[in-house]
Amino acid sequence: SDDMKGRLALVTGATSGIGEATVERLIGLGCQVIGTGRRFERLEALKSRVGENLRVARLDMTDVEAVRDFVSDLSETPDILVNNAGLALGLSGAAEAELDDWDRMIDTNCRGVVHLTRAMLPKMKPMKRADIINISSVAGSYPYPGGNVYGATKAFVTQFSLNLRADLTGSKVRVTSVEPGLTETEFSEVRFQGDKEKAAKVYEGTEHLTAADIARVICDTLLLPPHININRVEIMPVCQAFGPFAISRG
Ligand code: NDP
Ligand code: 8X3
Repeated sequence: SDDMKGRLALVTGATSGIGEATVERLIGLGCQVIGTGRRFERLEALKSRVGENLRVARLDMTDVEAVRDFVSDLSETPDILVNNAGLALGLSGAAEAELDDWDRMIDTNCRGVVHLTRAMLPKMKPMKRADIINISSVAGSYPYPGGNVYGATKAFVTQFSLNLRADLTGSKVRVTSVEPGLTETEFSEVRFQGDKEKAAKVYEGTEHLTAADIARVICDTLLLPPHININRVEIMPVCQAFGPFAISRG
């Protein structure tokens, strides 16, 4: 669409799932895109599929010095930032979970997002038009057993998004917290340390969301007239809803 031509998007976590689907959709809309992630061969494969409007760079979000250098080395500042890279590790109870897993989720989902956003903001704030899309989760609003630190990192992402809006009032920068529910990607495979069978069970027999569904919501949000800011968007498949409170008796 004409609306997206001339825009440059930075999408983190472009090697898989929601990030990859978002890159594909943005390219389809005529956008220029920079896609990042740790698995460079995946980025190259994506580039060979979508073409020259995609530039790629290896970037580990837990390496905050690399994040800062990446932004200062950019020859052109993106006017769309999609903070998508993130992960859940494990589904153990809080008394049993691995502290290393907790640290890595905090470093990726919170610290990485904060450092990248802080590096980009001085350049984005004066722009005539700019967008920050942060990928949070329903896990940031609804607690579930084993969600402990993962859900907490996503609550952080949502509140960080809303607080960015508070600080960016008066600028043209829009900020949206995108909060997906059950979406089939490599998310569960990562959560269960590469156990594909266990991961497949999460989506078995469900009409789950797809990465393309979330990419569509992201792009529809970006395509709204520039005076409209969607603060939060929570998305579930029709097959997913809420449970009752757990009450332990006796
Ligand atoms: P995937 O596992 O398919 O994709 C995750 C992406 O994040 C990959 O591209 C991965 O790239 C990247 N990533 C992870 N760690 C790092 C890191 N240290 N540095 C750079 N990139 C990293 O899962 P999804 O597409 O589902 O996940 C995308 C986002 O969506 C996450 O923030 C997730 O929390 C969120 N989400 C997912 C839901 C779901 O049900 N799937 C629901 C709600 C939210 P690489 O490994 O190559 O570095
Ligand atoms: C991913 C959704 O419910 O598996 O954020 O935590 S959930």
